[in-house]
Amino acid sequence: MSGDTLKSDLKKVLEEATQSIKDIDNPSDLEKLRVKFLGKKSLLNTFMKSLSDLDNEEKAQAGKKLNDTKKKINDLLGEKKISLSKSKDKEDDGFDFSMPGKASSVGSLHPITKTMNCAIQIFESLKFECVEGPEIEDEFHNFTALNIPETHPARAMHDTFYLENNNLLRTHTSSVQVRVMDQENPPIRIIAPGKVYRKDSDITHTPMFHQIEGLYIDKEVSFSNLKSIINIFLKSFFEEDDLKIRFRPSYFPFTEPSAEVDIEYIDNKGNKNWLEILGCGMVHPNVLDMANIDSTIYSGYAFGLGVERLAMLKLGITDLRLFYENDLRFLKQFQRI
Ligand code: 2NL
Repeated sequence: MSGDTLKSDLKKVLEEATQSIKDIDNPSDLEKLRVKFLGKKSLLNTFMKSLSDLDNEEKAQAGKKLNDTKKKINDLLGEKKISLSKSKDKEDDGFDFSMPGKASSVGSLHPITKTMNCAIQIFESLKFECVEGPEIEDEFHNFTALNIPETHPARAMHDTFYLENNNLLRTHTSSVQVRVMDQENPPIRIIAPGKVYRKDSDITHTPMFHQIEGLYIDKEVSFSNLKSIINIFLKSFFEEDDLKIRFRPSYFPFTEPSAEVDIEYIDNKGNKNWLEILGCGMVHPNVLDMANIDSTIYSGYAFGLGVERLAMLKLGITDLRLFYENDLRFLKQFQRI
């Protein structure tokens, strides 16, 4: 046997072994292949025995080639053994590769938070600065400084959550604006959004709700300035240029004159109705004077609106309590607003 024929024979053996190993799909057939290609009666072993017919130099070369081929086939058998055992493991796990993946659900802001952010954004575009303050207040900042006399019904135990040491949960965010008036000189142009608390709980009231109050104090601030800002805000918020808005005389201890603002809406029977949306007025001179702002030089307007009310109208929700039940089926409907 010459070196060249051995070389081409070995090549054929390797090709045949490679193909056969590839086609195998179970370990016992793989073992049969091992015997066939590497066993005592294998072609490779026969070649090995015939090496003694060759002279020394040829023997060395041919021996190396034989060993190389043996090693390659042995490696292929080894790899196949591993891959067969792996796919067997998968079957045992009962893993179904065609099963759809688990989609992770993405959270989103609460509809009240979104409504609040939307309103804040509009006021910021109108150059109001957003301020925050404590939810636990004292009687002075929540009542006295706002010209609410001690005998006023709003001070009664019925409306206010009183805490220890004459503290209370703020009933409106006006208290935040009082703190700003105490600290800063006019011009003051602020909004105070946040949680407020009242002892009230029925279909239209929750003991905690959200408010945005606004305050503008400067020289020569007029009621028409107030009307203008409220008009711009409501038309922008409800995205309705032809929105019908009505100012109706009202009373608040902290403003004079005072007004409540109604918007026109069409109910599900097609009838037009007026709906109260916010309260406002010119800041009472007593309120300015108590904050050491000279009411003969400065005037101001103020307004307060309920965020839940705005959200219900904008999103078409009829039951206030839905906002606070944390039912994901309800909340998920507002993920895209
Ligand atoms: C309502 C009424 C209102 C104010 C809030 C205010 C604040 C200061 C001074 C004067 Cl610091 N007034 N706020 C004025 C008028 C009405 O809210 O029904 N809100 C839901």
